[in-house]
Amino acid sequence: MRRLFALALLFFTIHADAGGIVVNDASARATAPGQENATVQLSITSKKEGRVVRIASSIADSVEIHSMTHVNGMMKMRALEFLPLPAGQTVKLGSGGNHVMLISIKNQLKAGDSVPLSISIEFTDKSKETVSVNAEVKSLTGSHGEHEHR
Ligand SMILES: [Cu+2]
Repeated sequence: MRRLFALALLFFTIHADAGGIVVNDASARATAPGQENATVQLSITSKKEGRVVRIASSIADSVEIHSMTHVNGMMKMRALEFLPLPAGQTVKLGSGGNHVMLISIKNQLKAGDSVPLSISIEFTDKSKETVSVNAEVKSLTGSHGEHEHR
């Protein structure tokens, strides 16, 4: 009886620690031959307040979260060290402002491919969670190709 209780407690603890991360609409843009970087879009919702501290992918040298702002009519892009995730709020990446960049991709991305992503989140209470998602590659046409990374 006592053991059962302990097990139940353990189970409960594990689940209480999970941040309740939900990643939706993960997709990547197909790339042109020779193109080194690719754009990924996705949305993340976290039950608990935290921040994305790292994104990695086996198909790219590195993955960066970029913010894009217009300063005096010029578009400026910079890599964010982390991406804040307010509790219960859906944070979108890839539609205009912030986006995810795959840097130095190993192969050209073609429609129908999938891009494995590992997203590490650190919560305000110092607990951590890493979620794995696959972003589906969609064709170049009709997508938001509003900027280049050179
Ligand atoms: Cu960028």
